[in-house]
Amino acid sequence: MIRTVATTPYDDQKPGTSGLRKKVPVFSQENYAENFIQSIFDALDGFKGKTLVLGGDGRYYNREVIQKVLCIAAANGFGKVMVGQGGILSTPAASHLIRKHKAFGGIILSASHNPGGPKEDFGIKYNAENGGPAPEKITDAIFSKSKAIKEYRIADAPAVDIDTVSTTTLEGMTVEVVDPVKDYAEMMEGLFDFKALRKLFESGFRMRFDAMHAVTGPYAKEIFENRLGAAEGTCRNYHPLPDFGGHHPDPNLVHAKHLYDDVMSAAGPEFGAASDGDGDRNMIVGKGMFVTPSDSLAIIAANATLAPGYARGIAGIARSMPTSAASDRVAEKLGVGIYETPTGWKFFGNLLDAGKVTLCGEESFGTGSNHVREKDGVWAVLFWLNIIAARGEGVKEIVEKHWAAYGRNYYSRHDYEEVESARANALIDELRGKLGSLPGTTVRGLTVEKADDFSYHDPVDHSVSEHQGVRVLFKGGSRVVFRLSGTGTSGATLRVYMERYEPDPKKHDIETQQALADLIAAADDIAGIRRHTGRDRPSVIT
Ligand code: G16
Repeated sequence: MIRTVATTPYDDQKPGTSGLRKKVPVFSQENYAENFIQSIFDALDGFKGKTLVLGGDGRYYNREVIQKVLCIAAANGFGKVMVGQGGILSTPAASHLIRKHKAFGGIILSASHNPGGPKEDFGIKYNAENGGPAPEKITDAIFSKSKAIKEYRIADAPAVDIDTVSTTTLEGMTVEVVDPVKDYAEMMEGLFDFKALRKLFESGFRMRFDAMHAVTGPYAKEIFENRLGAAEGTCRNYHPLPDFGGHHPDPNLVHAKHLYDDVMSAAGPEFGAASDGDGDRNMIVGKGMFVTPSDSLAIIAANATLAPGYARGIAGIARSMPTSAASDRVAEKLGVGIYETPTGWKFFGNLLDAGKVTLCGEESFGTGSNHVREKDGVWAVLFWLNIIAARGEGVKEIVEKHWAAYGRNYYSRHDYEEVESARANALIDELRGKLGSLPGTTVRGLTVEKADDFSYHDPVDHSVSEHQGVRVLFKGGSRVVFRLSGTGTSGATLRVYMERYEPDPKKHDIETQQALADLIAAADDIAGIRRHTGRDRPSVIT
């Protein structure tokens, strides 16, 4: 039976950088999730009888919302929902399913790298038919529908069994429960040289992959251990848990420090990698070398033709504005386009669809390509393995040779988390107010060449996105960028990004924070970080 339920709007359902993310107690308020799901469908046209892909990262509340989406999709007229077994689909695997099966779109339940649990984070994101995160015109429409919603439609039916690969019906809608790993693993076999990778592992190459008790566990087990023959035990923490074992499933030097320490230890493996809650982020560590995400993009681009799926070369590279310019130098050498977009994977979609770029990446531990329309953690790890196997060199050697050839972009991000929103906004407003007077001034010996509030003009659909981060560019190519995160769920997170280019190989072994010390001090002088936030140090440094 289909019911129409009267409801009242919530005023806080504005999707952020990547969908709507809130604490579970917010999501579990009466009709909160239902309102948002109905608002997504109200913002879309033409899906009657079509297919929706559905899955999530397995976090707390995932299973409940899977059932809600199924019932609301059936009542709204979808013809079929393909749902990952157990309600599980990594974000890139969902993107692939949408594309492969020509679905109308997909709903992904995830709050990415944010912690999970009854008091922690949950999220709902809509992806369009190209497999990528809905562009701003759709997320804006969803938000406006959510502010005016009066009712939602829902099927009254017993819970669907999502744990068995099978096909059933729900009020006339087909529900197909699919293996979440199979299609994705097959796609990876087509992109990378699995034969060479099997040889690499046969030769005794040791790797540690930490799935952080999140969604990539089953993918990594199948691909690295079963298909590539990596030793049992290569994958750690591979059972997805609703609370990620009480940790932040965030692959970086803070939350995956244990992996870093393991690889750096004398007895540890040569190579380490981790992925986040929903499987789209990655961290790469080699013996003696942590690879920054910005460098990772540049190195993958410079070596792309070593992987069979990219043997014919790349069309171009896109990076988010705060990501370092390391890949710009690679693009220049290859003679391909380089695009600078705002933070948010959704901004890469048009460039990928138009064939302008093949590779995309962000400083926030995201790398991906035109194989899907999301960043992809396991894909990035396979790309590194492919490069290592083809070159017969370790991560450290590969990175150092890259710096010697292109110069090094010293890079770091400082996050000030859970700052009172009013204080964080005051800091950004003050900065915006002084942009005009900064050029020509000297701070800590650095002369400001240009200062602006980044705005993006999409070269494909010509849409304009303003206020995407304050940039202060210094003479010589160094820069500091300030922006507020669009993914946090409590207070505001101020992100400060510092970058300095060093062409001289003799100066490539300075400790990063030391190499950036003048920029770190200048950032505080310019923005008054301590004064506004009351903090004397960042909460997280990556
Ligand atoms: C999301 C977006 C990324 C973005 C990141 C951080 O990633 O998809 O494009 O770089 O958030 O955004 P912010 O700096 O606004 O917090 P994820 O992995 O959280 O989905």
